[in-house]
Amino acid sequence: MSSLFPALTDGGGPAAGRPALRFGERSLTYGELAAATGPVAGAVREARRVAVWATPTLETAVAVTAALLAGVTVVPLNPKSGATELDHILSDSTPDLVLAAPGQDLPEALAGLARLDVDPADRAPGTLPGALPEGRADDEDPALVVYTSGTTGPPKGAVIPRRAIATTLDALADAWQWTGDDVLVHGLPLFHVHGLVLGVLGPLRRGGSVRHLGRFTTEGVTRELSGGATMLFGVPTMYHRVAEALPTEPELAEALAGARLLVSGSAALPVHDHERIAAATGRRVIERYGMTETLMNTSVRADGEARPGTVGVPLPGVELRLVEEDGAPVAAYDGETVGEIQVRGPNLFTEYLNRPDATAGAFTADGWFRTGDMAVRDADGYVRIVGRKATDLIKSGGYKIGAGEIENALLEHPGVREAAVTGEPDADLGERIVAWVVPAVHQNPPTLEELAAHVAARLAPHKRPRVLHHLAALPRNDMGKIMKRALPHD
Ligand code: MCA
Ligand code: AMP
Repeated sequence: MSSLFPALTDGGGPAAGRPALRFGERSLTYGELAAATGPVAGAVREARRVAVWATPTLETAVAVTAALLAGVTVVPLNPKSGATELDHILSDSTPDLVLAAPGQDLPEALAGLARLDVDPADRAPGTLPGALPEGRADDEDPALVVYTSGTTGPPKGAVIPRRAIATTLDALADAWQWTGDDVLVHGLPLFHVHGLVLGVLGPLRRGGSVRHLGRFTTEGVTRELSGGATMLFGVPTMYHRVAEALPTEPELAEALAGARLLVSGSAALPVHDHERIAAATGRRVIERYGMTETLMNTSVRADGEARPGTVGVPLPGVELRLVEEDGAPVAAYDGETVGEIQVRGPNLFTEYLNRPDATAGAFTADGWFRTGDMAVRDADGYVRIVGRKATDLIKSGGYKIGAGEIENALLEHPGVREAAVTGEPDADLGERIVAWVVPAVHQNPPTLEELAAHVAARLAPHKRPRVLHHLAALPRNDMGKIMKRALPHD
């Protein structure tokens, strides 16, 4: 078995005094991180799977690192999960323990689960980088189960093996010339691949450091990039907010201009925002394309050309093809012929937990993963994503959200007789969630605030509708299926 964190487990890693993690005022060097993970790794060693209450804190980073060092699978939980979503994730993933910060209030759904407090100040004396024991895990063993939405039904748990994490991070190191000298800054949530795998495990695998903003602000970006950070990761909504702030925050432009690498992902970065940032800073944002199930597939390389609107070229080890509806490869990579992206390689997940049907449906017979993303490819290999096969998947703020799960939640509201959910373009969020509702009582229709609070409490706040339309009836075809394209958009 090879180590996920050679900087923590192998001799010759970074010096014990080198910074590893910083969250606000609190930080850990590699020596301190090794010492802080020791007791946690020891305490979870016998577990099969642990949940982590993934607040954007030092505790989460220590908890996940320690569990992975012990060879134990981690299920990161969105700390804003609503009751329905949390119940589903817990009953599906059956963790043995939940790891959380001392004093952290946990919801009722977690009351029956054994809890381990993770205190980064609790250190095993004398533990230094190089002295941590390796876990018992093999490369193919699961590292993470990350829940991701489909078009219908509750989210599925993507089982991500240790091998995929190591592969994707090393491929990004190659593409981005990412080294232990880099200091990453970001404000991404730690319960998804972007913030957790790329944003925390990435720096630790390189022996470099990460400074987490706690919550994304342009002031935080300015402060860190002008104070030694070299790389910025963000979703397009964050870069949109950067582009909006640039005219009034000259120090932000200066800070961005000094960065080594600005990287965007999780959704398409609008060309307008890309160009506004380039004009104000002289720097081009690099886009990379990934998915919970595949980790990273393509990227613009640090030494390549950052063409607005493209996600670059396949990463080392990733096979990528575009296929027609019938599965045949498209006739030409000419920058015009659209096909679905399929990928194959060591970066892929192994399965959806407890969902052999969904797993089988996601792969072709010869092992290609069907991404559902539609793209064209230029003659020189650059991939340009043009859309998505499923209209019932919405990307809002970089979060993937299934229309079906919101419709089901809306239907549980007593004021709702029928419901349909769509996504519509939004300059800030990429897409915003729109609810179309037939009220149970026409004289007393539910308000947007009521329905947003209802969905936020059941699922998560980012899944709440932002726009509400009341209708007398939903347009349906002869089979009774809702015809979303016939909804009367403005
Ligand atoms: C508002 N709020 C509410 C309600 N209304 N809470 C409860 N009930 C309500 N009715 C709260 C929200 O919780 C939030 O609190 C605050 O009000 C503002 O809400 P919102 O506008 O939704 O948040 P935002 O600040 O505008 O969020 C924008 C964001 C966020 C920061 C860009 O969308 C974000 O963090 N996105 C990252 C998504 C991501 O990491 N995706 C990666 C998955 P509070 O502010 O306290 O939270 S994709 C992936 O991993 C693949 C592999 C890839 O390619 O990367
Ligand atoms: P998730 O399921 O949340 O992991 O989101 C994965 C999806 O995000 C992909 O299937 C794409 O649709 C989208 N995505 C990720 N990165 C990019 C990007 N750079 N450009 C366009 N779409 C992206």
